[in-house]
Amino acid sequence: MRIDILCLFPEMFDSPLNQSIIKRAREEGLVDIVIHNIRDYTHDKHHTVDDYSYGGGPGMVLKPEPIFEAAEMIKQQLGVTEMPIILLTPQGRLFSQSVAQELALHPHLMLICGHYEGLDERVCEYLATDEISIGDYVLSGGELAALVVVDAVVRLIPGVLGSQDSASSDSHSNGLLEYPQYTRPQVYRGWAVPSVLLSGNHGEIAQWRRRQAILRTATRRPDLLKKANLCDEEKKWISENLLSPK
Ligand code: 9D3
Repeated sequence: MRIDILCLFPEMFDSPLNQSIIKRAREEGLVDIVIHNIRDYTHDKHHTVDDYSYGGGPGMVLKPEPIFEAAEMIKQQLGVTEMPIILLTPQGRLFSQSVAQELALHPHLMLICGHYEGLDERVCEYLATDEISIGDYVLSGGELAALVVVDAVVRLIPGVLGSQDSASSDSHSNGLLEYPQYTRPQVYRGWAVPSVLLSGNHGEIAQWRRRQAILRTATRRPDLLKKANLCDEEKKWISENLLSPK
């Protein structure tokens, strides 16, 4: 997969894209990520990227020309006419695992990051094919949001995760939060690991983990529980344990 990112602060990508899983995926040629500075696509002496807002009001607005020209030059270089051009904006549809799965199917993605100042509406209307927000909180720009999208998408590219990770990510996709995990020491500052985990009884352990996952999801994310696949016995068990937690 190839991902082109257009932004005003390219250095924000330096460290995050050169660590851990994304770093390895890039080294192995599984993903090619190219960062472009929108300022490099201006033509005037001062490399102007923004201007006053028509109609007045506070704040500057990012000019459309450098963004359109950057996107068109990249598409031309890649020799593609159709690719998702995704604007990171607080007005976008909410990002989720299913949006990541959808994006991971494309051979090319282009991400455009605005900043706290607004973006000329013609970029949204005539250039972007999609608008994404990563959640209801205020960021200072689209760069961190683009990094979130890239991280979630790159992990889904076949070959990026080892078999261990991908098997465990399957277990999260049961729609429940994860069960609690412990490692040594068996007792830390007087806090003991639940004894069932030391029992060696794999059936009991699996049942305990499943129930812990359900209980956590019920208390912390009841919205997720509605979509999870629970059997009748599990539903009964929740109603008993949520009313009178041990
Ligand atoms: C009040 C008008 N705007 C400020 C001049 C609102 C505003 C625009 C742009 C607030 C923040 C931003 C910068 N944020 C993003 O570009 C952004 C974002 C976010 O703030 N939250 C969640 N997802 C995203 S994706 C891009």
